[in-house]
Order: sequence, then C-alpha cells, then structure tokens
Amino acid sequence: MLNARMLKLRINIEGLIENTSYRPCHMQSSQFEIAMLVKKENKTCGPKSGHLSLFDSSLEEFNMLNMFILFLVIASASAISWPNGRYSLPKPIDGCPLGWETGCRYQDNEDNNNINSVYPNRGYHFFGTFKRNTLMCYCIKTTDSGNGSWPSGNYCIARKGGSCPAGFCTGHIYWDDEDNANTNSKSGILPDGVYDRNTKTYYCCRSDGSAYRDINLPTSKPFYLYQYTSNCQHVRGMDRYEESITMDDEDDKNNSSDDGCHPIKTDTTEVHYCYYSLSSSK
Ligand SMILES: [Ca+2]
Ligand SMILES: [Ca+2]
Ligand SMILES: [Ca+2]
Ligand SMILES: [Ca+2]
Repeated sequence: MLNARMLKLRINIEGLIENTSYRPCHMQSSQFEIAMLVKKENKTCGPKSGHLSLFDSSLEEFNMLNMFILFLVIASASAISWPNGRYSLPKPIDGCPLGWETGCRYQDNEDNNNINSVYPNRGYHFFGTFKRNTLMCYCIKTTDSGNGSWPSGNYCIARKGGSCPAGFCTGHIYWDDEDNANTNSKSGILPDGVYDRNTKTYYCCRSDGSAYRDINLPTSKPFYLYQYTSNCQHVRGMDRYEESITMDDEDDKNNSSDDGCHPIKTDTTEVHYCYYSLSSSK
C-alpha cells in the first residue's frame, strides 16, 4: 500500500520515534498511541534523562511527527484505484494497470490503395502496430474488484463481461475488414465483440457531465479513454493528448456500421482517443 515516497517518510518517522525516549506529559496518550502505531511500542510519560533541553527539542520532533502521520493518513485516503466492475481500455505503450489482463486484435485492412493513418503520425502512445494493417491492443479488467463507480463525464470505455458499468449506455462499431484472403487474428483477452473475418467491438459511453470538469481516476500510470461527444474528458492531475486511428475498411460492397453509444468516429473509420499522462505542471 505504501509507495516509495511514503515508505521513505515512514522510515523517517521510525527514526524520530527511535530517538524519542518519552511521551511529553501534555500530550494525550491517544495521540502518542497513533505515533506508536508505526513502532508498536509503549513508552511512559515524562523525560528519562530529565534534561530540559532534550525535552524541548523532542517536543518539536513530536510536532513534526504528528505532521508526518497526518500526511500519511491523507496520502493513504486519497489514493485512487480503478472503479469496480469489468471493462477494457486501449493499451498504452506504458503497459496495463497491475493485475489486468491484456489482448490484441490484428485487423486486415483494405489491401488496395490503403489509406490507414494514425495521429499523431509520430509520438502516438498506442501499444500496437499501425501500418497498412492494424494491431490494436487492450488492457482488460476481468474481476469485479475496485473502488467505487465510474464518475460522471463525457467519455467511453470498451465493454467487457456482457454489460456496462452503471451510468453508461452501450453500443458498437462494426468494421468490414478486407474480404480478399483475410488475415485477421487475435490473441489474449479482448473487449466484448465478434472477432472473425470482420471486427465488431462493444463500448460503454456516457455524457452525463462536462468534459471540462476534472474527474478522479488513478494517476500512477498513463492510460487511454475514448473520446465521446465533446473534447477529451479532463482528468485531475493528468495531461490530455487527443490521438486517433483510421482503419481503411473494405472498399468492395462495404457494410461497416455502428449503433448505440460508441466513441466518436469521423470520416467513417477514424476513431478518437484520449491519452493521459501525469501532468508536467504537478
Ligand atoms: Ca490488408
Ligand atoms: Ca469483410
Ligand atoms: Ca478489399
Ligand atoms: Ca475503404
């Protein structure tokens, strides 16, 4: 539960307690017990040595100690984990959250005069390959564990487990992939969908809040959301980068389609994503 920075602080606190051989008489014993939680030690009230100078300097130490402990309590309480339920997010080059599964979908895009593209052309953060055909990878949360529910806002996630978490509406995008000698393939765990010679993926979207109001999500690692009906959703403590992938679908008797609530799609095959990384101003 403790990260490296908090662990260092904890060591500092232990050091302070180690150097403190008494509890000042003015201090409530309950306060002292909180301080001792780190050491699990009981010490009696009053100076051992009887030197007033030591007593004074240690009072200061105790004030510092209280501040450190308050910081630890706040830091623990404000650590945000991913909402409960099963769902999926596009996989960034930085990898998936700890304990999530992963999988990839290879789509054989149009062979003739292919117009695939990715934005930005250089410096995108997707895990996969984006040339004349597309390898797109996902992070999948396959257990219901988690912390609370997804916040109101304007964004989409990919669906997993047959239904959306509370507050989302569902929909899908269907890509008519290359008909001729199709080489579609898949590996690992994927979002809800149909992954054969063509590709159908289900999503969960919501527009019950402003994209411009910060929502709270874990900030320990970069991640993606899908863009919905507004700009990229603002996330507290994270910088936003809009990125997109265009997959050229079958030219001959194309029957690509979409329905319900799904990420914003322009020019028929360009899907818009939002990449988040720890804010450089923090
Ligand atoms: Ca192809
Ligand atoms: Ca096809
Ligand atoms: Ca074709
Ligand atoms: Ca096409």
